[in-house]
Amino acid sequence: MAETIFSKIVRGEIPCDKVYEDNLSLAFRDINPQAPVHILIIPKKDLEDISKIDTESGLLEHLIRVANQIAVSEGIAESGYRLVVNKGAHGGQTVNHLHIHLLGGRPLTWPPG
Ligand code: DGP
Repeated sequence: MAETIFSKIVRGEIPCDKVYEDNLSLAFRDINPQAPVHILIIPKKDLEDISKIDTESGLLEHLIRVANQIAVSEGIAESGYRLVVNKGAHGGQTVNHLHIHLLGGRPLTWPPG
């Protein structure tokens, strides 16, 4: 896969507003927030999109666990939040490095556009 801006963020070559980090994942605030809380949870490993994940690896569960923990630390666990994964052009993916959006802090409408 082609190198993305998120690989550079993982390597610390581009700054980010980091919320959480461990050996497998990094979470940072979205540069263009769509809600009061808008955080991206990404694997450190380069993975183009959700279709490329090895579902036996436990990585997806890990990323979701991190997202749920951040929702607690951001104070939105009780009010509720949304986890979003965009895939490909029609899915609205603009950065080709798997990421989970954590959105909350206001009521979110449905359906999405
Ligand atoms: P998506 O459309 O699902 O691929 O979401 C990509 C998100 O990444 C989008 O909401 C904006 C965010 N983003 C793009 N470039 C940067 C960056 O350099 N820093 C941060 N913090 N977020 C970025």
